[in-house]
Order: sequence, then structure tokens, then C-alpha cells
Amino acid sequence: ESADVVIIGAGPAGLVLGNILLRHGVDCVVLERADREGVENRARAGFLVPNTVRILERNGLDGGVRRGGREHGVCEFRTETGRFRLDYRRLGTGEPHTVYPQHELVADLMARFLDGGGTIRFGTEAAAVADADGPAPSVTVRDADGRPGRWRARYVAACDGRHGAGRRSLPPGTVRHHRDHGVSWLGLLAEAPPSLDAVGYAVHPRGFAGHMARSADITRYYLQCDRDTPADAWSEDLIWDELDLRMRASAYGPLVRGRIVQRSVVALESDVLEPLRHGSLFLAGDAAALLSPSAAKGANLAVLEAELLARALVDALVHGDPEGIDRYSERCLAHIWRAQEFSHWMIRLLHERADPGDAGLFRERLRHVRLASLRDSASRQDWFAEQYVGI
Ligand code: FAS
Repeated sequence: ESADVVIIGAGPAGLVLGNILLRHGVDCVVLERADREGVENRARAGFLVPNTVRILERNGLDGGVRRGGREHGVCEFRTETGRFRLDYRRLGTGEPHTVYPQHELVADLMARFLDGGGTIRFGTEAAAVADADGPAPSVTVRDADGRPGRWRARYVAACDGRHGAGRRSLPPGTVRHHRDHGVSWLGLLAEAPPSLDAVGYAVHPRGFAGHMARSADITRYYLQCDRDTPADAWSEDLIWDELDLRMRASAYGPLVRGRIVQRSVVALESDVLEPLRHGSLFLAGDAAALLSPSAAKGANLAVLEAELLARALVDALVHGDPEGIDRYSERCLAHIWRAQEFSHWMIRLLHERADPGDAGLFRERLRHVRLASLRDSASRQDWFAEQYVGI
């Protein structure tokens, strides 16, 4: 089988890319290993930066966000020296986040692509991309019944995450910058309304705790945990007691409890591949770079890269202009590294390092000063707000 562009992966990256290509009449197909329900029910991100909403809007993909998205513009830090709030909607560029669960956005994008005549082959796992260094790459696949197949293409877009076929098919010599932040989070999804009207960041001697609204009745919590903690290690009561303790509920009010409907332990790691183009193969989203959820950038970068790649492929295929594909990697990497820098800064701001000895103590004191300058300095707060909603 064949298509001008074969997209591997029906996540935010693959579906934004597919919708824009379809809109410009480019022949494309999306190969997705999960079934439709599996993709639509995978709860993940939820904070969209303003640029993401603008990208969705100018490509006619913002219907769901407009109907269901909610503005969010305050974050609250709770530390040993008290709490402070940053109304980041009135700082820096003066823009809020839009809270809209990623799986709802993916469902919108999928429906739009299929309604527009797009093709998604569900249950189709890409095994490898071959001949990417020439003008006729191909993707070997296995369908839901395990039957082998091959898709021929002019270009292949690997939007299949950090463990996908795209990364497996990269030529030797691809650089992978990797950082293990030495911190793990127990990520929780609770059937409970948000307990704060803000994104909550609790810095506590027992470890970090985070609170992020997902909808009016679903809230995402994070609890820093040891690296090898099994996701089911703690009972629900223990989880809520620990969240209350670290978020200092005794001082600032109890958290609204509810059933925990999803839990996973995520090791905070980051990586960036360079370059993001290899001949006729392009990487976008988590396949290109993995960001820790600390600054809520991953899904937003995926959307940005998808639009950049879509425009480049339309220019190349429809207008015969290769400039966009030639510059795709350098343009994306500039955004990726800026997002990585801020995500890394957030990790060091919110987490004690378990380093023993005076190196750890020295780092601890620096962390307290960073928190204090964020509390006290208007220019620091403007910088924070600009980075926080920037992409
Ligand atoms: P995705 O992983 O979303 O999609 C890849 C798709 O490819 C999947 O559907 C997969 O099934 C498919 N696939 C993989 N291999 C394949 C193969 N070989 N063949 C065919 N299909 C294949 N980001 C934020 O911005 N904010 C957050 O708050 C946030 N929280 C997160 C919480 C958790 C627990 C996790 C795990 C991630 C979080 N992220 C967050 C990051 C996350 O949202 C990603 O950045 C985002 O999903 C990236 O989108 P894609 O690159 O499209 O990859």
C-alpha cells in the first residue's frame, strides 16, 4: 500500500499533522497500533499554552477546546517558609493556560481527521522504517491479526513516541542527549474536583507534591516517590494522607478526596535527538524529544512540531519548495531546548536532591533562594510567567 506521507502514531503530533496535510489535499495515512478506544481513553496532559490554542485555531481544529477548555492562570507554591501565589495571567506576556484534557483533544482531532476523509489504520503496529535515506522510504507493519505488510511513501513522519519505530529506525550517528533527573513521580488521576483554584506545587522535606486540575471533577496529583516504587504500593488512604501532609492541608485546608482512577510511576527523564530529519524520515513529538511533565510542555511541543512539519511537507509536495523540510530540524530544536531548559529549572526548583554531604546541602540552599526570589522579585515572576506559558 502507499501514501505520499505515512504518519506513524495517532497522538497529538500525528493527528495535528494528519489534519493539516488533509486540509491541503496531501495524500496521507496514519498507522496506529492501538484501537480507537485505547487512544481516546489515554489520559495524559491537560495544560495547553496559548500558542497551542492559536495553532489549533488557525488550522480549524479548536472546536473542542473552545467548547470545553477552561482558562487557568494561577499557581501556588507551598514551602517550609509559607505559601505564595503567582497570578501568571497578569505577569510576563499576560496569558493563561487553557485546561483541556489531552485525550479529549485527541478524540476531537481523530474525529475531525476521519470526518474529513482521512485514513487511520488502527491495530497496525509499525515495525521499522526502511530506505529513509532515499526518496522511496517504506514502513513495515504488522496488523491486528499479526499479518505483515508494507507501506511505501515519499515521506515518513514518526509521531510514535519515545519507544516507537521511528526512533528504532534512525541511522547510527544520531545524537541522543539524555538526562535522568533522579526523581520519580507517582502520577494520579482522582475522581475529585480540584482542591485549589491554582496549579499547586508543594515543596516538602518528604518530597514534592503537585495538584493540577484536569476538569471540573477530575484532578491530577503527583507525589514524588522512590525510583522503584510500584504504582500500587500505597493504599488510597495513605496517598491522600501523604498528599494532605505535603500540601500542608492542616495550614491551608483539606484536599477534596475521591476515587483514584489511574496511577502510574513516571521517572523524570528528558532527552533530545539530533537531527530530527534523516532523509525522508522526520521525527515529531515525544519521538523527537521527551520532556518531564514538570513544566507541562510535552504535548504543547508535539502540536507545534506537527504544524511546522505539516507546513514543510505541503511546501515540498504541493509547491516543490524544500526549504521547510531542510530547516525543520533546526527550527524545532530551538523550541525544544528552550522548553527543556525551563522544565529542568522547574525540576531543580521543586525537588530536593538526595545527594548526601555538603554538595547536597549547598544545592538545597540554592533552591531555597530560587523559591524566595520567585516569591519576592517582580522581574523573576515576569520571567517565570513568560517561560511557563511560552512555547
Ligand atoms: P503520544 O505518545 O501521545 O502518541 C504516540 C502514538 O503512537 C500513540 O497513540 C501510540 O499508541 C502510537 N505508537 C507508538 N508506537 C507505535 C508503533 N510502533 N506503530 C504504530 N503506532 C505506534 N505533557 C504536557 O504537555 N502536559 C502534561 O501535563 C503532561 N502530563 C503527562 C503525564 C503522563 C503520565 C505522561 C506519560 C505524559 C505526560 N505529558 C504531558 C507528555 C505527553 O502528553 C506527551 O508529550 C504527548 O503525548 C506527546 O504526544 P505524541 O508525540 O503525539 O506522542
